[in-house]
Amino acid sequence: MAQFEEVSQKSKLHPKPEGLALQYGTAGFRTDAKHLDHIMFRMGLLATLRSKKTKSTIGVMVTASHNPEEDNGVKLIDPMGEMVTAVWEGYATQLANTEQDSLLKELKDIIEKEDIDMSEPASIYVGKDTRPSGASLSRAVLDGVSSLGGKTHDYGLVTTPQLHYMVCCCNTHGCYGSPTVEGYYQKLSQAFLQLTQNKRLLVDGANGIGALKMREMEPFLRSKLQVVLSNDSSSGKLNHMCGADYVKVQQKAPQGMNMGVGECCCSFDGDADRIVYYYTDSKGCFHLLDGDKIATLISTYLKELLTQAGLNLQIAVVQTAYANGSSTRYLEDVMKVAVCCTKTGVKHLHHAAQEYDIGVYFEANGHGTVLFSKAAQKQIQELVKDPNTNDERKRAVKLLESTINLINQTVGDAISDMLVIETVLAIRGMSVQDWHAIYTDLPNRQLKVTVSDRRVIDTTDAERRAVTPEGLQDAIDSLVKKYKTARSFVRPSGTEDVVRVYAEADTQVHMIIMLIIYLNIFN
Ligand code: 16G
Ligand code: ZN
Repeated sequence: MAQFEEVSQKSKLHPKPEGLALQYGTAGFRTDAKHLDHIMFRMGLLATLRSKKTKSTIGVMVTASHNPEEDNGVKLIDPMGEMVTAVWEGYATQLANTEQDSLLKELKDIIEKEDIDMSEPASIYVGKDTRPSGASLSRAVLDGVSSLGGKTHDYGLVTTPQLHYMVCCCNTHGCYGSPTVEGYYQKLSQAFLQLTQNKRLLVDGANGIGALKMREMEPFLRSKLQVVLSNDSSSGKLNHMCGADYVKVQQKAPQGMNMGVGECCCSFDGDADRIVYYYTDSKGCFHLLDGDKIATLISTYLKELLTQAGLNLQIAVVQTAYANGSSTRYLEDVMKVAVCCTKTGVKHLHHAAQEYDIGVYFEANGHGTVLFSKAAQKQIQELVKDPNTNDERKRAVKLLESTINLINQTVGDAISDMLVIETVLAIRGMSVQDWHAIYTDLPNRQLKVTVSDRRVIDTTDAERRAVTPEGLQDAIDSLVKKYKTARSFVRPSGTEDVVRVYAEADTQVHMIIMLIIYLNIFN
């Protein structure tokens, strides 16, 4: 077919290394950048099909988030800014792994299965983070799109959440905002400026795109937030000894940050969709405020506003198995907020959060956002306009409205989350120390273990229990029984060829003993 002639020609410029098989994992494809050229071309093809199928703009983000600088990756963004569906993830894996000579056949199979009208136009938004490999890999995506006649808009260097935002703006015809980087800064800063007072904040940009975009955004914040940037990609290596993942997993401050005692600091990850906060006290002790602390702060704030506004909306917090037991207990027992646990990976949390009027979701690693249902947004907007609303209710409901504008509802967004957190702290008159004191984390650690085949471990109950191999869960159960409030689980990683082990217990010593016993189980 003449239609596929160009695909056939151009695919030769992006040949697949024979035998190489990769999988569309938790957050798309992610591996050494050397192996990704053909994947990018093919994801350009697939995004074009998805665009024709949905009659909407689709996003393609070239990033490997918190992975080392040598890696890269790609993920597709669906029309409302969400992750693509599981069925299309399956197509992505099939298309990526088919050998060169059967590429057209595979493509036609998808077209047939999905009954795609190839005469529909296609529109694809493309973005990339700061990795050196990003330029050529995003060109491969553009090549894939154009070989199927799709139109592209290349945003160049953007954070992952910025691209999600653009896609959503485009497909909602401007209702969500204007699909430009400037439109993004304007929307967030307008909401922020209404809300807050002056504050100084130290930001670790992970030597990545978040640092670059923070600099761009600064003038919009009109000194209300004085951002002191470090690891701002001028010379340092992306994610190396810095960034949100490093700080969370190592439980220590990033290198290259000049922290004064008690000063409020935060770290972004390599594509700026995660954030964690921290400070050191006068004794030099490091204190982390992770995704669980963020979820607690935000949900407490929203719940208070709902009460003051007299709105009867259901608020829930969505967590994963990694959520610290103390946070779950605090939310359920003290805050009386519903808590739900899902599998790791943003798509699972996002999906669960959509079930509530207000769904606050955060992974402990700092990835998260707040979703407001359409009905909840409508109620809030109506109450703002209602002339009979008294002053106290009006103030609360206006704050709710501003929070909706400040939050990036398409996906977790370090910049947007940072502005929400700063706003909540300012309005409630809280310091980072007050926030930290809301509850005390149980000592916890995660380790990664290399095994010959991580797929031997299968889990259930939102990854909190192992079904296979036989005997593993029994061993965990007898370990956990020994200590107060202990909790532990093992799961295969969705992004690396390793198994992750997590343990928490009442004391540091008990937690470490658990981990040592664990390592013996695996060796
Ligand atoms: C990906 C996920 C992140 C999750 C992590 C777990 C997205 C956008 N990102 O980075 O949410 O926490 O994977 O990795 O979904 P793991 O399976 O290797 O532990
Ligand atoms: Zn990320």
